[in-house]
Amino acid sequence: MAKTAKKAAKKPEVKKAAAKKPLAKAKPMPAKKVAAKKPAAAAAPQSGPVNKERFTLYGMLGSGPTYTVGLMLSLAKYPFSYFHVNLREGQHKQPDYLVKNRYGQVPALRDGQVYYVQSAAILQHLADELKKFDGKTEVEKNRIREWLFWQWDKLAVPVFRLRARARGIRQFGDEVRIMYDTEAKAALAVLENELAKSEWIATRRPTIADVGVYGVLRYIAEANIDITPYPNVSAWKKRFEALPGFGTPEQILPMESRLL
Ligand SMILES: N[C@@H](CCC(=O)N[C@@H](CS)C(=O)NCC(=O)O)C(=O)O
Repeated sequence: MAKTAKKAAKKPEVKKAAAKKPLAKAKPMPAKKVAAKKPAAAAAPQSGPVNKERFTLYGMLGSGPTYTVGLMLSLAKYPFSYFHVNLREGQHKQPDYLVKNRYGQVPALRDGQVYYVQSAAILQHLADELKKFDGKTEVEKNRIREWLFWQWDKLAVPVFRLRARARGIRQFGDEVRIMYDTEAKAALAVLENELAKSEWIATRRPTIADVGVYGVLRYIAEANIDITPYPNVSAWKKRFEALPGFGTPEQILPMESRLL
């Protein structure tokens, strides 16, 4: 691990309010101990009082999937600690991070003693645990799952690839750019059609399907795609942004680690 990354992993920068508490309290357990213990979340009451030491989100401000998880916690009004993972320094590929996320990606979410990865799976875990933004029946839950799979299959890939190209993180030629642009617009057309029938994506209420899709559409302008030709999608985006607890990536994710 690079020296600076090692330092950051050991002693993250902590905001003033957090500095009162010792770091050890929020420090996650090593993977071996984690595996041996029963998940605290499973033993805890499903929707008990808020425990501000329960969740730690590992991620990076510019990361859409990290934002999606932070957004869910913000909408659920559940406080969380945050560890900045420095992707530029390759911190996400170091052994001490790989025990948290085997895929070497952000985000990861520590819930009690267990690390959860893959933003869509994390959303499902949170909806299930916090009893918020979930389906009420098995049919609804399944419908939500369908949208979350669809979103990563058809929407997130082209939008995030185009955004990465625009930011100079990925390089590909016009032929590939046009292919992703066409795919993103085809996905928008599917959403547009669905949102003509219902105010929210998967059920009559906002659910994690909306959170997941918003976590991609938030960045669509950065992929140089204009959503004004999709009025239902545009109206849904505004409705979503009016939900209590909504925040932008900059409002929800700090630049540096923050321990509660
Ligand atoms: N499907 C994953 C995608 C996560 C992802 O692509 N994360 C990016 C940052 S936005 C990352 O960690 N990239 C580094 C890498 O893949 O090596 C999720 O939803 O969590």
